[in-house]
Amino acid sequence: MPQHAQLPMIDDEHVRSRDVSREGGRPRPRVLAAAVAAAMVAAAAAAVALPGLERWQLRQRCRSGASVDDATLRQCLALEAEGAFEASERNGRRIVEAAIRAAPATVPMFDGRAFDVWAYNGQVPGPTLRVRRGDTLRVHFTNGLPQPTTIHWHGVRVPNAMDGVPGVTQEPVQPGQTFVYEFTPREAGTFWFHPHLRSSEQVERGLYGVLIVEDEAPAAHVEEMIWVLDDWLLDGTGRLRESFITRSDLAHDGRWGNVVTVSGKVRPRFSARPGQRLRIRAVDVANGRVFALDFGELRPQIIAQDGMYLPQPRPASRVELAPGNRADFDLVIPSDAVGRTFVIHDRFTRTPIELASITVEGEAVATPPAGHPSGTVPAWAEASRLAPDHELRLNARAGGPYGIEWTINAAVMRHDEPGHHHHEAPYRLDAGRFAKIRFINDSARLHPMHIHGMFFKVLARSGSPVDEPAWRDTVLMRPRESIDIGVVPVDLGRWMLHCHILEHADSGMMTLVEVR
Ligand SMILES: [Cu+2]
Repeated sequence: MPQHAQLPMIDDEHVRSRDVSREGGRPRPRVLAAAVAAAMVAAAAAAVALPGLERWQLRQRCRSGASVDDATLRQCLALEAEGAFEASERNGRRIVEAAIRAAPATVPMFDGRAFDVWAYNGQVPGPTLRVRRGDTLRVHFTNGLPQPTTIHWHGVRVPNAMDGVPGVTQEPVQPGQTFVYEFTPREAGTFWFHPHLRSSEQVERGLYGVLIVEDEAPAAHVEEMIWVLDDWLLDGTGRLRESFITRSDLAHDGRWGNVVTVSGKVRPRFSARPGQRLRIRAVDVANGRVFALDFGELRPQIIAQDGMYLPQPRPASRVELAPGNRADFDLVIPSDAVGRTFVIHDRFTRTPIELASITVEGEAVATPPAGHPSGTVPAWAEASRLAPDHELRLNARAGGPYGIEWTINAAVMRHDEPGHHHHEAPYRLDAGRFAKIRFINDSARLHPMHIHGMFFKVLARSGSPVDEPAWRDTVLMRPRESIDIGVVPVDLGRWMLHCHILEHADSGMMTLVEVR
């Protein structure tokens, strides 16, 4: 029997569903605009640049409940978001240096067998980088791959020049070349890093790692688990199928694998003590797969979404993670559960997938207090009144180098085309000003939409206002759905906005927003 047959292979009905290439896009003339290519250094902007008295008056007016005009309402919404983000870069209490080399490697994977990957520092997932809030991270990166690459720091508010976007914030790092990434993360939380060039191949081959920014005073006695969720498409011999961005990937929700891993292992078994408090940091690094975590009889609370703390923990019996998303869970192991094993499933697809299990064993321990900070998320209840500043329609059409290309407002952007950033005028956002963006999914596929350099809040789904008390950097759009998001961008520069299904992105579903 071939060795790979022992792996629990998934036969996914999801992958074989309807072909998007039969759906018509509505072509619109392209707007050509000269663009300034200068990389802008991120600068902190106060939420509302008003002198003290005017600010006080505005605050009173916003609180009064009296109806205000749209311009004032925008100011009120920006005020409401004050305190949610660290405005200034508090510089470098200490500098944490790391060396990262991307290169082909053979590593033990799945159940321990040797597997050919591309890896950061010869391991999949790559090294977990850990800094404390206020630390400066300096990464000496070397490209040992046969292709150019970059590193993008997903969810981290970095200076624009450190964002790792080829042709926009930096030149690609060629094979054999080096680049130094340096930034001081402003928010504590769970982040990750990965290439932003041919990512549908490079991430799939194993290039990703977790960046943890610890709180200034981390909670004591809380055990941590990092769950990096991924899937792998193996061929009949148990090797990675090396056809990337296929027509089938593009006609569906990207490349979905037939083996699911948690931090490189299939169905890892963890053990925990009765009464123990765990913090599980889960990241979806898959090209296309969405996970819906079901903890069964365990009762975790979600404490952070996409790296950002929630105002209050919320019960987390089923939490969806689309590519790019993170969730932090606070889990107390029941003190009366000695000898029991709890299985965690993914229930996004019709057939549940066993992800991992936790067996409770050993002496009971006293449960320490949770002790994590709480975040500030505005209600933004009035935002539904405002018209969107930008409307982005998502669809596909026949054509392009891969036969199908995914579009945003009938335009494509591709990192593998020189000068691609000149193709489109970026969508403008003003620093410190509230803006509303409406995504309209004209297609029958999923699109986890991600914006670099800022966090946003979902305001409405398919026209109905929703209150989702969480910041996000990636939101999953279902077929034909529309989603309104609100944002008060702080950091200047040209930031990518793209689908995080990596095949969709690489075939064109990317654009730029410029914060000025
Ligand atoms: Cu997409």
